[in-house]
Amino acid sequence: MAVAGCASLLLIALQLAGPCGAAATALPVVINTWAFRKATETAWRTLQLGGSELDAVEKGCGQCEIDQCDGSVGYGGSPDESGETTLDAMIMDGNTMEVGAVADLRHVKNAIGVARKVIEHTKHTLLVGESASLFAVRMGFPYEDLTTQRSLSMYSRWLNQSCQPNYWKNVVPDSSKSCGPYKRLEKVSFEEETISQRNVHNHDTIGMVVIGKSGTVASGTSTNGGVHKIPGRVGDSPIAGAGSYADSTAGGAAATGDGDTMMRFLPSYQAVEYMRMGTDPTVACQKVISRIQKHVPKFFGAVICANTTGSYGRLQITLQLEFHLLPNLTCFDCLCCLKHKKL
Ligand code: SD4
Repeated sequence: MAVAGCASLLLIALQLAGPCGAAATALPVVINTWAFRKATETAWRTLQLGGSELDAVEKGCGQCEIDQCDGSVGYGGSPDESGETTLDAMIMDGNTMEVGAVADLRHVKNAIGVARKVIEHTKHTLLVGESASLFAVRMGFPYEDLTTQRSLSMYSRWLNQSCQPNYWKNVVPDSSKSCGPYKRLEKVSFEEETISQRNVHNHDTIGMVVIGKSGTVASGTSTNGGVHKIPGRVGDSPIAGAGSYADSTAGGAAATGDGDTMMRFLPSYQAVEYMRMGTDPTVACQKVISRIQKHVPKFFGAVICANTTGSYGRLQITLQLEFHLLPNLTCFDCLCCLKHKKL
């Protein structure tokens, strides 16, 4: 795997965007981050069977939670510093602008299902932690252990490597050499983060945008967040406008990648606003990524964008470039898409 400079990555990403980002396509459209083909197909099938756009997002992302897509979605992945897997998810209705989200959800597997229940059974937007789990149980979701053999061995490998990498800074003992517990250092220094702190397998969240026949937009995300995160950490995925955004008068967008950086820029909201002003979806994605890069040149991530005509695109900045082209379904390195086509 070659590590290319950002400029050439940008060029390659734009070239690859050709067929996907091409002119207006007929609706409906389902797009999601990464080559999570089963998730795309599940969402598509849900629409074909008469489900709503919101149903399609819930089922599509839910499929990834069942499949533990790339170990970055669902149970048994990304153990935190105490070895526990916790989940973040959101779902957004672009007609009503309602959002349901859960963050730091523990002991419940179907995070996006719980997020949907936040819309349907509460007047809130975001529930967190064990309280979100209690809500989930009341809504009928099973309370179970999210730990697996895989997450246990990831955790013990990390402990054996002196807890490297981790997300601490300005603490004693030196977090780049030893495990905690840490205490704060009196003198705080501002060092640039190195890319090695977040590895390439730490960015495979599912983000999905569904646009139905009538132009109704829904979006959602589901992830188990950053590997070895500090307990309590919440990323961009459950935050409206950061992880995803949907507005049936403009379009939808979803993001994946370094959430601690991305959530400061609300890239999904910004991309939808660009599309509202008539910007092409690929260019909208490109503009929000460039904006983040101006401040954080070493950040990595991807944004996918679709407007209400069904035109879509994506832009990715990452270390890993893969190219997938599948029958029935088009998948690029950071985007899977299905459009107006029978399965
Ligand atoms: C997060 N954006 O929690 C997510 C990470 C990601 O697969 O994309 N993980 O920061």
